Amino acid sequence: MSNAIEYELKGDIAVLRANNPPVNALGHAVRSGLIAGLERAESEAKAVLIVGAGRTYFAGADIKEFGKPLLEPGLPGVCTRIERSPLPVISAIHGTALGGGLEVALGTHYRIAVPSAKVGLPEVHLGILPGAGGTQRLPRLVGADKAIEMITSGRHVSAPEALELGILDEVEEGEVEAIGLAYAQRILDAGLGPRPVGQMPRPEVVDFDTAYEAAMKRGRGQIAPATAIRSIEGACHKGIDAGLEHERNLFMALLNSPQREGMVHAFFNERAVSKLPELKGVAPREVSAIGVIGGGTMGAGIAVAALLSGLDVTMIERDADAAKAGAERVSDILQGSVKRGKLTNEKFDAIMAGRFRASDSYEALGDADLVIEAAFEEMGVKKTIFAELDRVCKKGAVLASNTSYLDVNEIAASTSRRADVLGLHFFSPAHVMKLLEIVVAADTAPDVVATGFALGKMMRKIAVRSGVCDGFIGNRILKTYRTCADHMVLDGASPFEIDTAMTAFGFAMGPFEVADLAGLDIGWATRKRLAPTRDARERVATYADKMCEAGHFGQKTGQGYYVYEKGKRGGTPDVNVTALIEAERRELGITPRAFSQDEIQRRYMCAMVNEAAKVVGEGIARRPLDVDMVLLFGYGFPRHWGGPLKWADLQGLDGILADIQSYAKEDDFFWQPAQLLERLVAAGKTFDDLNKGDTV
Ligand code: 3H9
Repeated sequence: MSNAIEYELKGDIAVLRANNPPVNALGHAVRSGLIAGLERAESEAKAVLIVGAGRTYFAGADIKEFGKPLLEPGLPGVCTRIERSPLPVISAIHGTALGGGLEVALGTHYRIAVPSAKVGLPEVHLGILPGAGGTQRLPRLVGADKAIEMITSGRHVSAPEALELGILDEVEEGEVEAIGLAYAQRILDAGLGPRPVGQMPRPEVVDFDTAYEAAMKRGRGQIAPATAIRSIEGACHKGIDAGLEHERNLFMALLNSPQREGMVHAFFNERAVSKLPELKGVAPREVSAIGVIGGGTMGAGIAVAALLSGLDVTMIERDADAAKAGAERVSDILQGSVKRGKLTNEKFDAIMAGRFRASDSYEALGDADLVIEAAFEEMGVKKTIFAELDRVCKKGAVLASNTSYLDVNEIAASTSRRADVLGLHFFSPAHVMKLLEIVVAADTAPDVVATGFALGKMMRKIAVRSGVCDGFIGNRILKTYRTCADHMVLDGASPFEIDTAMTAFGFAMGPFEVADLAGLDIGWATRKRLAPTRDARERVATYADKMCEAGHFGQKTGQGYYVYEKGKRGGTPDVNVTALIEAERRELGITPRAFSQDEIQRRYMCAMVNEAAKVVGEGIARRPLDVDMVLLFGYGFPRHWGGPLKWADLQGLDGILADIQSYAKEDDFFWQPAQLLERLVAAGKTFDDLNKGDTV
């Protein structure tokens, strides 16, 4: 028998104990072990207990096996085999019973769990649906509506709620195997036999069409949740065997879809991105108290993220009034968490009274282990601040800038301790957004980089290493695809058509809606900063500058590309913008042409991929996956495509290069193909090959 399932006979009860660390994923060895264990149990025991060793019951199918040839026994067959056992089979659950894990539990006849356990069917987050009976058995227990809600959200359900819903039969404190054995014994003592969920009555029919339409709309192009609804519908109309076959067909179609590849890429790489080979064995510096320079939106957000992860925070502002205003911002954000039930009043009081203080004196930073500067985005301002930090901070303190664009090497040079300086680029609102770019300057010490990643982990961020360049990974790529959008506008597309096309692609918002939200003055300032060094061949749209000159800075002024009415969500296209664009076209002698949605998406994505390839080729991002995670977690890139470079792999790199070359016939300055892309196409390789260590 395989070691992945340990077999032990305890009296009349055969224990099948999964031992496949770290999460008891249901790989081939586990599946065969379950079948072998069941067969042996049926020859010598009266009941079977399935339980997980280590930290959890089964956390699901082994995701690493997806896309590889299926090895028998498959998981659906294992669940059915368990369900058909002549012995009562009991699951004792701790940790997480997720996906295939919950499906095994639903194949067993009785389920008990410890109160801290969680169950759920999160397959849609991997671009698939529950494919081992989850869409057939769960609705028989909880009804179709509840099954739709659980499966399309993929949420983790606590043991007490699962008990209430009828997914679990009992919830009990204690050591999981002990409570499982006692429960199995009670079942035997009561003379109870198998109780197959598959033989329970079919769930009642609900309004599947409405649920399907809603899931398609919410999915913004992601098909798994809506497909899962069709599978659940099967449970209402078919017996268990036909229902399972229906589920299998839909599951296989999703398993073979590019969306599954994109989402599995996201799953593994959101974990891989913060594991840097060069940091192996490098201990981070101790961080328990931090300083934040600046109490504006960004500084307050960073302070809140730090406070919520247990750190002490000292905020520095230029005078007492500004310090008071910064403290109020922090308090307001935390109060919002209290209102949403995410923070108790006691914790709020403890934070504000004990762990947070605002001051107008840099001297207050003497004890800080790490300081994050989030002041005005101007080199002179940053240099003055860092000279002050150099003066007041203790030896070994990490000095970080939250700059979005500026040269971290130059900032570091304004101190006498360059090795302690790095960039920590948060995204606004910093207490919400998951991305943290860790910008490593030429002289940054390895343990300072490790400290940045440790801080990211404490704050539950997705931390990505970036080298130094204008805009680092994310904003540099953003600038390029925004420029591509502006070029399309000059040539005939409207900003509103571009927003519609890119939300249809799967972005939560289009680029012009995002600009309105962020504030148009930000892009304006960047354009002015870069104007002196701009290449004469660069096409520059100026209509956005004219909007800013008229004081239209987006949502905060009620007018940008869209007009915003107080109290209403979203805006309506501003006709004045159209007039400005038309005037600019006339000035430049451009005859506008129509752009199809496909063409908008293709050009926009080609611009993004080309710049991303340059960012990787220059070593600013070490691996394609680093770029993918930056775009997923900081820029609203649709997760089901895995990131722009995974998307590019899925489309075929040769076609993308060919399109870039054809666009270059109109503008060979903007559309200069990335050398890395050219080399990959010549070698017949993909970006993902580079993630796996390949070179070109
Ligand atoms: C499914 O079941 C399909 C079926 O319906 C149908 C089949 C026919 N497989 O997240 P962590 C790795 S689909 C392989 O850092 P945590 C993970 O990569 C599956 N590996 O820990 C990491 O590796 P590394 C449905 C897996 O404590 C390590 O384990 N199930 C799997 O923060 C630790 O993970 C899910 O979608 C897996 N299934 O969170 C659950 N799961 O150390 C997916 C984890 O090399 N998993 N790994 O980086 C999770 O949500 C979290 O891992 C979990 C633990 C909550 C379990």
